[in-house]
Amino acid sequence: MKNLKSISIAIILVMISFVSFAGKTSKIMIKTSGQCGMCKTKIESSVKALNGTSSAYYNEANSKVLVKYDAAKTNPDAIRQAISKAGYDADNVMAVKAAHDALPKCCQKGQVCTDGK
Ligand SMILES: [Cu+2]
Repeated sequence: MKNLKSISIAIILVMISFVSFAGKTSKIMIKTSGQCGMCKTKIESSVKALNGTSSAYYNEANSKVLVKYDAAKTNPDAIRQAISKAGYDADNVMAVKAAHDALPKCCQKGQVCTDGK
């Protein structure tokens, strides 16, 4: 009987940790290589398309994107990978080259964007 009690306590503890983990929104700020309004649209939509993210806000002034996500469904690395696959650097994750090369010329690294504003 004592055993049964400790097992049910363990089960309850596990359930509590699941409940507190799920539905908890985490935030992360990721530095990208984006530079204009077109980049903003691409980066935000690539992040939002990822399962587990609830919002993405790209700031053109500093090229950073603020992402809100459910830590039970995704993680910062998966978010950086999504940005990389869209053609942009994301913190220490380099852009996927083919995706980067397919971007409009002005959105590529080292170029200066004058449109999109
Ligand atoms: Cu751009």
